[in-house]
Amino acid sequence: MEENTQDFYEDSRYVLEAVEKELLLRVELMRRYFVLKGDRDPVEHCKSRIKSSQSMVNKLKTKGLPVNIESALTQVYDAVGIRIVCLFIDDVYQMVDMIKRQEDIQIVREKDYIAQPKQNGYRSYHIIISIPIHMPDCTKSMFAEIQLRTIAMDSWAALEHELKYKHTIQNMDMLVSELKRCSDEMASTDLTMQTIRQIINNSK
Ligand code: 0O2
Repeated sequence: MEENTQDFYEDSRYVLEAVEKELLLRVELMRRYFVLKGDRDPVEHCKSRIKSSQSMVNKLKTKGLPVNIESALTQVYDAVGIRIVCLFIDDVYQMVDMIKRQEDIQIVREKDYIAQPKQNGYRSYHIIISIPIHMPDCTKSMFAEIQLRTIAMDSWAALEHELKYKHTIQNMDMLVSELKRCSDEMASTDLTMQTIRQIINNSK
């Protein structure tokens, strides 16, 4: 049964919104920086979300953590998440580098599921960061998750996410293995496109 979790973040929501805005602004500035330098914008699009109250409560329970705002903000790192979607694999790593160069951002954890995809075929680059947020009365260090991936990885993850929540579907095993095959093919296509792009760039 769904609980009434409507006001779970309470007054902290405005800090979470500040984190979300700050991250989106920084990505926007990085994109403009590339263009100003005469390079191509490495980002195709960028999305953000604050984890819904219900998902946060579920996650806290699954992890056996106290169901309160304190643990939601300090022990779960993805109350705020942004997803950066790029055209090519090189662009993903270029953006990862850019994020790591931000002096006031601390990298708490990173997972390169592009170099080492998950068993189901999931590919993406995940970074958990800690970022200072200047509020009117104090500066808070806040966690956030940044996911970076190519368009191919993004569409695969969206499809796999849909499948995960379809409990009534028939032929699940076959679909799971077909998805894995798609992931392998997409990984290979991502690499081939990357190589073609390098050849084109080198011939300029
Ligand atoms: P949602 O929908 O983003 O709220 P964590 O539990 O986050 O502390 P975990 O699971 O080891 O630790 O982190 P990981 O592997 O970095 O995954 C974090 C997020 O990546 C997930 O968040 C998903 O958004 C996404 N993700 C990871 N694995 C998969 C996958 O196999 N398929 C798809 N479609 N997405 C994946 P949440 O909280 O699970 O969900």
